Amino acid sequence: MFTSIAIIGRPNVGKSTLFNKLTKSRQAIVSDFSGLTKDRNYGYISFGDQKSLIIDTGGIAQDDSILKEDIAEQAWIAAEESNLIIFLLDGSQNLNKEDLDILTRLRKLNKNFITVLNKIDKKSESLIKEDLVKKGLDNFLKSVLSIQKI
Ligand SMILES: Nc1nc2c(ncn2[C@@H]2O[C@H](COP(=O)(O)OP(=O)(O)OP(=O)(O)O)[C@@H](O)[C@H]2O)c(=O)[nH]1
Ligand SMILES: [Mg+2]
Repeated sequence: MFTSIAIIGRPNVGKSTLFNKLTKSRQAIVSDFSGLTKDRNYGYISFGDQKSLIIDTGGIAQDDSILKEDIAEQAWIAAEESNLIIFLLDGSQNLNKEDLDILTRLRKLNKNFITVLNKIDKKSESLIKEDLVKKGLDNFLKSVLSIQKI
């Protein structure tokens, strides 16, 4: 079966960085400037002889601007059209309302999703792991996709 995987999350958590790593490309532009990805990026990844489509999406933000709303809706379309979703979070920050709203809508999709905590290389006092467990998410992966130079 042909699978499609969408990477979603709020702005700046590292979605495009993950996409580039998985597709072994530099197709998606990565920047510390939040809200950089405006539209979906498509690529392919292979697991043995299985090939899968992977989609990098724009950040789902809580913002009244029409552009941001549009970016978020494009991300949700990608999620709805995929068989598997990677829900990427910034593991160096606390779980915030934007993350929680994404989680609520994600659960309503009734699809398989993998929760990944990124940026765990950053020194922080984040309580995100505990907060995720409280929200019923005790099965998450941790990642370091790039180490920021200071
Ligand atoms: N310290 C650290 N920085 C990271 C990590 N992963 C990504 N970054 C940095 O986080 C910033 C945002 O990364 P992007 O991949 O552009 O994030 P995004 O989620 O695609 O952002 P938008 O497209 O704006 O929603 C960049 O400066 C990355 O280098 C990580 O594991 N650790
Ligand atoms: Mg991006």
